[in-house]
Amino acid sequence: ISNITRPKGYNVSFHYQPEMEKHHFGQTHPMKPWRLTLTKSLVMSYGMNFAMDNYTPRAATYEELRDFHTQDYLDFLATVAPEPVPRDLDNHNPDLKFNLGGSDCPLFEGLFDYCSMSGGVSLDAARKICNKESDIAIAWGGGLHHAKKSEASGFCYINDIVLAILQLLRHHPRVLYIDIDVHHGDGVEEAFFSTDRVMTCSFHKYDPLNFFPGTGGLDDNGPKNEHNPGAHHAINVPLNDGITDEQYAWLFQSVIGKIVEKFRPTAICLQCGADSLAGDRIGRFNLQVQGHGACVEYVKGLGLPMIIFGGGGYTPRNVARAWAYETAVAIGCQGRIDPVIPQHTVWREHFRQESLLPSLEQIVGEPRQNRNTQKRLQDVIQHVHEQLRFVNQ
Ligand code: VJV
Ligand code: CA
Ligand code: ZN
Repeated sequence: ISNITRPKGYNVSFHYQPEMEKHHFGQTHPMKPWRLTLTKSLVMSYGMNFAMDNYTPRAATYEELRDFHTQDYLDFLATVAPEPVPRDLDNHNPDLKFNLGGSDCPLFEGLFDYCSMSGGVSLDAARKICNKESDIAIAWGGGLHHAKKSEASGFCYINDIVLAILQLLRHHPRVLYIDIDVHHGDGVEEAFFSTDRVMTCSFHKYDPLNFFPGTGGLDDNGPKNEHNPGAHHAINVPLNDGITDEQYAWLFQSVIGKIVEKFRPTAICLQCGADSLAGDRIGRFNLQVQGHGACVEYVKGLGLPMIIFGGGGYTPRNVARAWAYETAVAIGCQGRIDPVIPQHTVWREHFRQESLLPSLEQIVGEPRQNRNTQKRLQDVIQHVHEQLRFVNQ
């Protein structure tokens, strides 16, 4: 029934933990773990699972989480009681320990299990890349880029990406981290501030006073203190509302092309936060599935081992569309899948409210006005090229 076949010459692995979806941040919290279920069912309904190696990873152990996080933070995270009533929306609570329990990072039932599963998914992906069983490893349950070693932040408690990169560094001399979530990938950037073995590059909406987390300006390229080998190894691409597919693809390819030429990574981690799509509940960009997916296509074309992570994404049907499309890109079957979402699955229910023949690539949501001038984007590229003059591998 399916025209999807295994890719020739390389292996794709899909790391999925079905228990993650059972966790709830709260009724109206924007982060909905069931978007992972929606993604998985869409992937399966196209038969893409037959073209990949499928794994159900175990949760990360306490010791594995300790590779990045502190003992006091993990102990608190593992033992703190869930809070049945969510606190007020403004996070007004001066005595939050480790930033836990506010409205962004609520204390819900099974929190530690959820966190260690997300960590487990990404670590499993990293291990398959390290032992060369996989060339492209997909971890949609990971991508929680804001978590700090001793602090929760922006819906993220455990930084599964940092854990995965630390695993890759055991076998790879240089890892490039790319982040297309609409938010700045601050937690990953900070974790590798002092090493020249990891270069981070985040594209994000930047408006320090009005948009979370407020960091990631063009000039923020890592601490330039005395002999820091990590200086110039943090690249930031700050953007305004409404950026389009065409502008984004051009910017992405100029920036990443130059980085790869200078830094010469041996493995790539790509965080694919889907809140950079048009119509996202929190995001501000105008990307379509094609524009978002073009980033995955470009990185895949570099021919390096890579991990693809999830991340943000707050309009679940669009998240599932983008991540199913990008799974197809990884396999190399994006040209062969039916643009009309298949009929025979339960989740078609979710899309039926949109139209009788819901399309995989046509996302829902009003376009936003584009506030990015070509001149500004030119300046951004110019600055990135200047930073990279300091980098020579
Ligand atoms: O902007 C913020 C912080 C505030 C305090 C908390 N209020 C709710 C919002 C303003 C300053 N936080 C951001 C965090 C975004 C995290 C993004 C994570 C990722 O995509 O990069 C990776 C997974 C923010 N934006 C929107 C909200 N918080 C938000 C939180 C809610 C909410 C509505 C919006 C929490 C609970 C409920 N509604 C019920
Ligand atoms: Ca980003
Ligand atoms: Zn985000």
